[in-house]
Amino acid sequence: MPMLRRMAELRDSNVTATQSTANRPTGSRTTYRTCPLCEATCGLSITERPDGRFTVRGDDQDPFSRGYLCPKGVALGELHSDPDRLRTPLIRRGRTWTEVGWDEAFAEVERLLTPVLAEHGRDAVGAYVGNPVVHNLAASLYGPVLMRALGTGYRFSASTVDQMPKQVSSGLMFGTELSVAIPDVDRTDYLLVLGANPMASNGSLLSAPDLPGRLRKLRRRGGRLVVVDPRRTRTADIADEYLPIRPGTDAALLAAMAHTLFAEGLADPGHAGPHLSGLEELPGALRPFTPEAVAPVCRIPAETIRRLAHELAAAPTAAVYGRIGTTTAGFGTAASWLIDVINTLTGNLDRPGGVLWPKPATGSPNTAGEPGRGRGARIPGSRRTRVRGLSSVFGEFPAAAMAEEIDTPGPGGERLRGLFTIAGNPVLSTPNGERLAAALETLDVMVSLDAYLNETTRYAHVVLPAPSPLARSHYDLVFTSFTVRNVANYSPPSVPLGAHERSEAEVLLRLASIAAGGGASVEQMDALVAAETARRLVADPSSQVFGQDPDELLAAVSGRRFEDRMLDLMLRGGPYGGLSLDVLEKEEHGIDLGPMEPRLPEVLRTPSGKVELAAPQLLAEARRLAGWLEEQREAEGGLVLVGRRQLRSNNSWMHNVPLLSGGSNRCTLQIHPDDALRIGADDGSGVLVRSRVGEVRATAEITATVMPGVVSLPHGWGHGRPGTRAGVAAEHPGVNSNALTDEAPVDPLSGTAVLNGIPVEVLAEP
Ligand SMILES: Nc1nc2c(c(=O)[nH]1)N[C@H]1C(S)=C(S)[C@@H](COP(=O)(O)OP(=O)(O)OC[C@H]3O[C@@H](n4cnc5c(=O)[nH]c(N)nc54)[C@H](O)[C@@H]3O)O[C@H]1N2
Ligand SMILES: Nc1nc2c(c(=O)[nH]1)N[C@H]1C(S)=C(S)[C@@H](COP(=O)(O)OP(=O)(O)OC[C@H]3O[C@@H](n4cnc5c(=O)[nH]c(N)nc54)[C@H](O)[C@@H]3O)O[C@H]1N2
Ligand code: SF4
Ligand SMILES: [Mo]
Repeated sequence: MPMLRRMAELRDSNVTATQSTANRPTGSRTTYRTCPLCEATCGLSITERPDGRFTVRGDDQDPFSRGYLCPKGVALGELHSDPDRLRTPLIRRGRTWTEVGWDEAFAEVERLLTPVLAEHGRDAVGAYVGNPVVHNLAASLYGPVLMRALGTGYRFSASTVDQMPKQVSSGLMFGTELSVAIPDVDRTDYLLVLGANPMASNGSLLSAPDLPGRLRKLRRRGGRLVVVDPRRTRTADIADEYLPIRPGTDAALLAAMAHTLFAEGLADPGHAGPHLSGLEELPGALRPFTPEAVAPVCRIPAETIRRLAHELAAAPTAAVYGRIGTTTAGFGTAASWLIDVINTLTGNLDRPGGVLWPKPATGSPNTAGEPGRGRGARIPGSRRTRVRGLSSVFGEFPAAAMAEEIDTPGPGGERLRGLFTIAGNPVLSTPNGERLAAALETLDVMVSLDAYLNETTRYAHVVLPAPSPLARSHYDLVFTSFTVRNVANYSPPSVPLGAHERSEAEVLLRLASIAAGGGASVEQMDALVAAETARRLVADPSSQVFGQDPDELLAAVSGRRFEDRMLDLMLRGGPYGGLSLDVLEKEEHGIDLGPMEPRLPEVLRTPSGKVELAAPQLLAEARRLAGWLEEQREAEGGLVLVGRRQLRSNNSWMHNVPLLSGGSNRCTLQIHPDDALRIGADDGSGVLVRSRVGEVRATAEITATVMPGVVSLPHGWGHGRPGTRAGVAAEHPGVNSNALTDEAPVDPLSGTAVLNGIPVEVLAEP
């Protein structure tokens, strides 16, 4: 068994995938581009060989990633060549798909969409934006243009099955949803990781190529790594200490640690002190959370909770970091807030080696406007979903409400009748995905912009293909807000668009034009968007182009269009002088703009100009948490389900790439030996897993890496359905873990789904 595990580790190992950029075959062409597949933003060298295939290596000269890449990056060439990846638009009539030209596809969109908007209004058509959009320059810039043209309040995205709680807590504390304080992993002396497994995920809301290597370096320089997770992950394996925690209880644990810091006189915010508001309200709010009250609920002993608090306070520098396990939870916003409360109380907010704010070259809401003060975050948002009355958050509704808004008509028959999906697979990625699947079947119009015909897009009436990831410009507009160093790296297309491919900028602008009532050409729409951006930048007192004539600014970038023009405008207007796309084009490996630096108080955009440690919305969450803690004392302990990520997997959509399929990349239900014994399940046997909303048949994997009482199933599986086109994925279909997750409970402030800690029953199959 250890031998097998070691072999699997070697095959999956990040390190063995790293190869040198030397020894290129002759007659081949090499370009450099940032990998768009995860948040690590590795620089890749892409060599197109004479036979038309691609060799992908780490770019040794990338100042940020220095040659690192993981198996997914290697697979980018196969992704490009995948015959199942969509190349032409498709129209569905009944269960029959027809390949059509672009004009015919857009005409079909118009034919289906226009009457729905005319008869039922703007809120009858919604849109769901999936994760790859944030890795896609064109889609992240022009997706919002389509949203505005649709004029709908029914905007959904993967954010509410992911990081929204951190955006809410950061917005309330620091003033903008992108002001997430990032752990300074390269300089810290102590890193406490809760609910994240960067050895598999390569990091999230923490962009750092080769995060596994950076964690090893942290330990090598004498630092300490502590991991809190219901599963002994590979990150736990390389840590100094691993603490199993009962799923869903991180907020209580963190509250008890913060309580300890006050109770024992260890709270000392250091240089952040003068910039804080609400510090004196915290001890009262935290009073119910004694380590003794919390310990039996999270199953971490009281003395360990105290020791963690002591260690964080005593370390020269320290950072607390939480991810999916802390955000896709019933108290996701509270946990996200308490993480930064502890970072503040231990003197680590805005300190090198603690948590800091990057400064992206294209600007951010926290580099715009008046430094140190702003509007702050409006939480909750002003709109409510029709069926459940859930609040909007930063202009969008919870993805967990999508199905019911389609399948539950109001008294006047009002419901969502149309849906756009852009780079999303919510049937596999949102709670109770099978209810959503049934609802999608009833839509009057569904349009998907996607790379595959998959479990979601198979319901669309029109599917528009996304171009190959190698055939577009790339710049990390979003992740430069989360990078552990400030970097700027532009990638031009590595290959031209295929004969039938269209850029996503063009496709989204065309859809926006249709949604707005036709008329405007793509060029007119694009010019409009660019002019609006130019006007915004010259009016911003913090921008490098403040006070310039917008027409002059536009003239300077007039040789470009679409996302390249927008990026050029934003670089010129961003917080660094002298940057433009011309400059980045000459630096094909990217530019290092230095480490994160302290930014208090200039980074703040709260109305008070202070860090709001005790925003009323957050104090209310602390009260709700205290009430819940009371109830937990009597709670019974059945089995609960958590998720997990696998190194050679990427949410739902890369299971069709042969390089990544098979091996350890299996959709199994991990179960502790004690639980397996009780249930009567053997390793490799079939089990039936049942929750309030659904059931799946899975294969049991008996392993002591999950704590007793917890079972784990990865998400993004459940392939091989009729009407999908992904032959390789269909060979190892797995099951949809989101057939089990429940759309009912959400973290109230952020609308984020609870995807971990789902009560389930597991039965051995006869
Ligand atoms: N290889 C690979 N990399 C990826 C992705 C992928 O699918 N595959 N997806 C990308 C995306 S979209 C994201 S958002 C990131 C996510 O990045 P991570 O958050 O690092 O990824 P996960 O592996 O989901 O880690 C979540 C961990 O939380 C644990 N957990 C579950 N419930 C609880 C709980 O209640 N408390 C605590 N403390 N822990 C809990 C799980 O056991 C798991 O180990 O990864 C990105 N990177
Ligand atoms: N149970 C459970 N559920 C989860 C999670 C979990 O941990 N547990 N994690 C959640 C998280 S963190 C996330 S981010 C979501 C992801 O949720 P989604 O974003 O809904 O799902 P993905 O699987 O990332 O699907 C991405 C889709 O985009 C397409 N695509 C890929 N590249 C492009 C492109 O460049 N352009 C276009 N137009 N399309 C493209 C793919 O073919 C695929 O259909 O899942 C969430 N769901
Ligand atoms: S770690 Fe992420 S960014 Fe780096 S090669 Fe792998 S998938 Fe791409
Ligand atoms: Mo995500």
